[in-house]
Amino acid sequence: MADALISLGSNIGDPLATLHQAIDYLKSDPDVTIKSQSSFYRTTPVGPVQQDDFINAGLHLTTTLRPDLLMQRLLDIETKMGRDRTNAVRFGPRVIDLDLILYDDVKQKSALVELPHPRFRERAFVLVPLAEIAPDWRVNGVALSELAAALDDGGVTRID
Ligand code: PH2
Ligand code: MG
Ligand code: MG
Repeated sequence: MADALISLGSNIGDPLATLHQAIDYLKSDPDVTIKSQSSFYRTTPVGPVQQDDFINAGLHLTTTLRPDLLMQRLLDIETKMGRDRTNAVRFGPRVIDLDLILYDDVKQKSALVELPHPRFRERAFVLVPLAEIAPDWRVNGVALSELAAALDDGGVTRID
């Protein structure tokens, strides 16, 4: 059994309902157990594209799936929920985004997923929710709580 941290985001349609539905899909996956779920956060969009605020959250999972298989499950849920990657703008708006951020202490770069996620250290919308549920998870000896504390979390507001 492995531990994994997932980041969830949405900024099209009804983001809060969408995130709840994505979490329900993961709950119904027999190969995945949700250990803890963060609060929901309203977050200022990060990146070069003008777009609506996101709702972001984080999950701590345990799973029997290897990283690529877990990532494929996440992509399958995105597709089922209407995510269309044809003509999508990089860093642009999305119905649902499920990112695998950390998986035990695995370091890998496959066609499907790079671990740890290459940009998670700079992103308060990823780190603040994950530090809420897994503050003592260490990456190269540094705890998520420390990584989160080092970031400007001005654009990240808890909503529940
Ligand atoms: N996702 C992105 C790009 N920018 N900004 C926020 N606030 N939240 C996101 O989930 C997000 C983003 C690409 O995945
Ligand atoms: Mg993403
Ligand atoms: Mg993604």
